[in-house]
Amino acid sequence: MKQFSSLWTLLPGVALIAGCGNPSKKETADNSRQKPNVIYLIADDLGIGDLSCYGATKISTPNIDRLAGQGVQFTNAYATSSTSTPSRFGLLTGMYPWRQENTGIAPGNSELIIDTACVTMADMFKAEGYATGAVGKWHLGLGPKGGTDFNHLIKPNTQDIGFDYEYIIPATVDRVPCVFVENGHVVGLDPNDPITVNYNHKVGDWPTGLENPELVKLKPSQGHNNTIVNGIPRIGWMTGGKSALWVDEDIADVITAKAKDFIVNHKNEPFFLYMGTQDVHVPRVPHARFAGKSGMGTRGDVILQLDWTVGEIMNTLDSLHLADNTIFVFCSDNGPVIDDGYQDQALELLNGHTPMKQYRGGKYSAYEAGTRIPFIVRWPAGIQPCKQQALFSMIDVYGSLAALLNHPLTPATVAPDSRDQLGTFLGKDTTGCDYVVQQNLNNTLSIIQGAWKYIEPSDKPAIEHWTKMELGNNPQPQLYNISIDPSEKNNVAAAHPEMVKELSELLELVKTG
Ligand code: NG6
Ligand code: CA
Repeated sequence: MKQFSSLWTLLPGVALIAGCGNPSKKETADNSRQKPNVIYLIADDLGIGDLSCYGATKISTPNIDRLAGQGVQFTNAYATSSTSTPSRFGLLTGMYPWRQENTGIAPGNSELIIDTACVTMADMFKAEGYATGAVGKWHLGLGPKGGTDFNHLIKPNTQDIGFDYEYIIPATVDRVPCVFVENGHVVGLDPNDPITVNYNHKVGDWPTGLENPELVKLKPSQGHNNTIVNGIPRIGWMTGGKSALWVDEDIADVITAKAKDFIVNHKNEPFFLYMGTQDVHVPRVPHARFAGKSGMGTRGDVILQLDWTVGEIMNTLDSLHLADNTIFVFCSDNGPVIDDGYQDQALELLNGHTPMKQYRGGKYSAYEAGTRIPFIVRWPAGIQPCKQQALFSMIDVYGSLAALLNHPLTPATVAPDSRDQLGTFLGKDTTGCDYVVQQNLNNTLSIIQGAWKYIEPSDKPAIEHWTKMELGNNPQPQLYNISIDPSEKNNVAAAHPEMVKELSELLELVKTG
């Protein structure tokens, strides 16, 4: 028996408004009307405790709350991984990232890590006649093996894996190069000032955080002491491309405008927009409109900025009368982290705010806060608003949307790990999936089935070097009853050898595919 009902009631300050399980207005995209648009908006490092609709009281996120109130709000949804690159890889390919090498946190000059032969979720939408776009944080690499050349048409890019249009941040905002790429070209690049990027040694003569700490406006707390761009020392070295450098304070405005343009340009046909925000990843650099507004330092301010972004997209849909038939998914890529490498006073200014809620660990971790994410699905024409307690994983988004479109996922190599969980996704079915599998920074896997969570033994470090985050690695098997112990305080593996056996065997079955 599934025992998740208790988890929702554990969330402080949140009332159960309407349960899921009511019949949806419709189950599949019929042909009598246009297929629903899909917007998949994935925030970066946002915690399940960071939003007022999930019980946060020290910060208010009215736009995301409105989205949640009009949609299916999940309380037991997981990302596949506790860092960005593998999490996004799993979403777009429908394959667990740990099945493929090189899916760890990608440097800014990584090759495109999704094989161009892979049939991605974007390919599926394209085959269904959708206009497809990728805007914002990408972090899945670009170009061929051996490093991206940012001075010419970058191939392969997202257009080789199913997107008609891209306007992307190649990796993260704390990694060079600090430029946008639009359809394979660095935006605003002067060919007489070519970009050089290196992740092994310094290139050019731009100052670095290590050599010129007096030049930085945001000091690193861990790493982040290579090339200084806009006063912020980054990971990796770059030189050149001065006219193309982004302004950190304007990134939210720029990518929100591009996302809105994409929606407007495709308002008369079905579209799929994949949008990754840089918020709330480090460096947290809010626009002046948000700076100082949260009372919680820049980490709080960029949560407000993120909420504004969501509001802008919602308003755009409203103004075009598209909201009704647009499936709007909002989620995070992995769990939250407080100090992730810059002295931004995130910890000192928390003021009792709990990004991780009651959950153990955070970003990088095998514990709950590593992968348990806020997850909201709004589709006024197709679903009833409700609170969804069923178990759900981002790995199943692809298979569920394929089911919605009656799109066959064949051969079996297409989205091999993604299951049809459409009923759960739409809030119609409250049973949820049989199990979910998660991965931490070190590829240690855990599996949740019903009330039980098993974390496989691992000899990897117990603590992440920089952040001091508990990684959940332990040479001994770990078993938690997360229904009665959601904070994973008591490892009950010794008391329940039969559950350890059952779940470790199930995990081995998943691994062997
Ligand atoms: C880590 C960075 C961290 C962040 C993370 C990737 C240091 C000390 N830490 O290596 O700041 O960039 O990588 O985050 O460099 S993710 O959300 O994109 O996966
Ligand atoms: Ca992330």
